[in-house]
Amino acid sequence: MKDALTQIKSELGSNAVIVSTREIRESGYGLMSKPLIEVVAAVDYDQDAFMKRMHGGKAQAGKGDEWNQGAQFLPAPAHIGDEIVELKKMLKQLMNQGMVTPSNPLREKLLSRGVRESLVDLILSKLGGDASEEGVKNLLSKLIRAEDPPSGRIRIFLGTTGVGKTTTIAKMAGRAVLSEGKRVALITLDSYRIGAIDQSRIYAKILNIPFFSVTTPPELKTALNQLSSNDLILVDTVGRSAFCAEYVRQLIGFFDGIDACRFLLMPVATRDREMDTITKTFSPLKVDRMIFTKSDEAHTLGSIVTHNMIHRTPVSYITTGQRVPEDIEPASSEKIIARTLGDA
Ligand SMILES: Nc1nc2c(ncn2[C@@H]2O[C@H](COP(=O)(O)OP(=O)(O)O)[C@@H](O)[C@H]2O)c(=O)[nH]1
Ligand SMILES: [Mg+2]
Repeated sequence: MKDALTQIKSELGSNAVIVSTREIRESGYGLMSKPLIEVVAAVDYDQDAFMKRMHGGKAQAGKGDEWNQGAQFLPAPAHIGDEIVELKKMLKQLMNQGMVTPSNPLREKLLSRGVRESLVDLILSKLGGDASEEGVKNLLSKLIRAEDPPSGRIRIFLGTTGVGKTTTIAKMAGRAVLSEGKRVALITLDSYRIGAIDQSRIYAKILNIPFFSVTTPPELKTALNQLSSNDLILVDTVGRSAFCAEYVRQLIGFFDGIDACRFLLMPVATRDREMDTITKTFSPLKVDRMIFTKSDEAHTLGSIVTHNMIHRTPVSYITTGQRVPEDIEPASSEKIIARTLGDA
């Protein structure tokens, strides 16, 4: 290093500055190889002298000129053109080998709308080189599964805490009672006796419908038997983090043998990989349909497209705000696609 610095001083003068240093090993000499030191140094230069040399002794930019003004006069060295041609050739080769993907505005758009990268590439490769937004929409409309829940009487609402289970139940119950004149009942499964049932009890009171809070599987069966004349029974679950395996095991114990539609609720803005983990955690409960919640808090519905294409569980509803019972919509692939690709 000392030798290098001495050499720099003698060649570039005492104003030279060190830009970088690194140790390199020359390959090919095996164990005998000695480390080499690479030192990059720079020195302020005399612009006048430089210009003179570039233009055969005629300075074209004065010393006081801004650097970028002076730069306009610099002719491109002749070899640059050849190098650009060479670089273009290399880039083309890499693209042909699939090592570089050309920037594609449609690809960028799909990515920015929250569709997972591997799916974006799959969609675009399926559509071929001249994929258009229309083509993407058509393909997605064939792939996305949005379906009403099956017509059974019992619906179970699953999901981690705070995803909107109780609120969604209140919306669904409200609509069924007020617009469809159905006989609805609510059951809350408070398996941890944490007393978080007041919210559902209040909704039941407002709608003047039966409400049960149960803490064991036999109690749930008894409540369901008592409600055999109701058209719609909505079962809320209160609990802990879904990452507690014990929690999911307990829920299986409650719902074993019960013929019901099992909804998994998931906020639209849940991070991509987190959705996979949560879905996997709840999968032993045999989820029938998805309800995506809090779409009003998400910029796009791309996460629904991703989830749907990966997990294939049909989406039944999307909730759009906190108002009960207004803020819930039946899902449709057109809506999901429009709100994924649209400007909204
Ligand atoms: N912005 C928004 N908030 C919602 C939506 N659905 C539920 N919430 C809110 O999310 C919070 C948790 O909802 P809650 O139903 O208690 O979740 P639970 O723990 O799964 O029962 C409450 O403040 C709700 O008002 C929705 O679609 N949009
Ligand atoms: Mg709740």
